[in-house]
Amino acid sequence: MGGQITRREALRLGLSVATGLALPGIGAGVASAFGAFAATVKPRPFEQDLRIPSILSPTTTDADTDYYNIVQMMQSQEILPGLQTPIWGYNGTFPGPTIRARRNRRVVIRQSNALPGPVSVHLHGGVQPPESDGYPTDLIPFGGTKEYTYPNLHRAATLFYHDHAMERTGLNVYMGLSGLYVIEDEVDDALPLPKGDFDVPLIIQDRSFNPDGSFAFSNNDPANVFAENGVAILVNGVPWPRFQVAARKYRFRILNASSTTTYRLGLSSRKSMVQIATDGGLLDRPISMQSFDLAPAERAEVVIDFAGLALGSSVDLENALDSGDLGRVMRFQVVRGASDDSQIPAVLDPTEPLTESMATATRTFVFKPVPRPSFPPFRFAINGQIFDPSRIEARVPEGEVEIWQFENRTIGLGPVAAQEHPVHVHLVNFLVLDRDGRPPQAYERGWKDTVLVGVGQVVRVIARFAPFSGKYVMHCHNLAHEDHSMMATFEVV
Ligand SMILES: [Cu+2]
Repeated sequence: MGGQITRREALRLGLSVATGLALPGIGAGVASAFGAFAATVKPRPFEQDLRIPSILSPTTTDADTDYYNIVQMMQSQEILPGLQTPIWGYNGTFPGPTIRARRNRRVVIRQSNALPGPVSVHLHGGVQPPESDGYPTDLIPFGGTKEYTYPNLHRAATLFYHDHAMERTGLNVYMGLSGLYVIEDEVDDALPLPKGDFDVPLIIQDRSFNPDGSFAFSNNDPANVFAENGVAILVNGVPWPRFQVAARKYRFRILNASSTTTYRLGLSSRKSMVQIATDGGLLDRPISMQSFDLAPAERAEVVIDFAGLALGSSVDLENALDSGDLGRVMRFQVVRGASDDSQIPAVLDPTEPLTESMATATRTFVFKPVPRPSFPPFRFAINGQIFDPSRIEARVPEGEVEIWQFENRTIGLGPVAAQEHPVHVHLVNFLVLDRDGRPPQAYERGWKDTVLVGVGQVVRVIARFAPFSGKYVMHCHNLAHEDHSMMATFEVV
């Protein structure tokens, strides 16, 4: 980063200025959490083994449906060596268990809530009717249950399920409520990509901790509108893990499940990775790249080839948007040779693109803070409106193709208000047309459900709104911004 101030430092500077002026107590709380972590419980990178989340088994199956039961409950888990971290987990695990689904085969999940507050479950990237989409006010109270039905109409892709409760998403997810949901299909099955033990999920989340090992987060704290990056990077719930690999190709399904933090991922060897999929599944063709950005909720699937690396050598997955330990993510240690009959085919899963001429409307969504007289001095809003479930921001005729233009505008409140917004639209997958009039990044040229809109940027996407009608939300997936009202309802009619 040279002598430049990093984005993270700018954010922290903004945080201390804002809290110092208005609420010194909160600033002190943040400082003590950081200080205590650094002094007592900071784990050393690459000393714990990567864990792979377990795959959940259905409780029953019939001709066309797999049925699952999940209980959302409190549990404690050793994340930092020697300390127990209280978590809220799907079946008491953090991250939650992985669900493997087949395209066009129904999954029904009965979710029971044994947590101290309301929850709502959203299958992110899934194409499901509104009553199973986890609308923010469609809540399961403590002691309640709800059945979510997923038709799995989507082609093979790496999705995830996570909490989406009104004004509590940040807290519920931070405490542990997210897990992977993989849809498989015949097209993906037939490709000679790495499979089985060589097809590995990497769920990246950052967290901060109190000295007793508990997560440092309070949703009652108005300062969380300025949510900070965590002080430890976890992969599959393990801080800076090491993963022992064979000298061959692996498929990694990388999900950024962090609440706030964007990563720029690359290998310490500077060798290329081959991207094969985006949020919405396989690319038409693989692309080779040295690094790529992953904003909250984005997924990228890459093939990394460890062949040719000496046994005993290692290569790190790094984050170029930060430095020190936060510039590290995990370590791959090459410990054995292996045969490898996998290949990366030149053609993956070509799909018919949507083109601008197909669009019947263009809508603009302005992501901008709105000032207010109390602290914090603004709320995040879309088109000048804070989220109100009774308000419909857009009515889209079912089956129509539309261009949605996302504009990130700021109001001169400095770095605290000038923040990037990863924009997520429920129900649909979209293609990114352009960013500030230029083509999207190479790693964004596939089907997506979340796109990063940087400070001052204008991003245009195109999507077909089908096959369900009803109310869905679109919002910023920085969970602090989402909870502080940067969300809007659209209705497919
Ligand atoms: Cu945002």
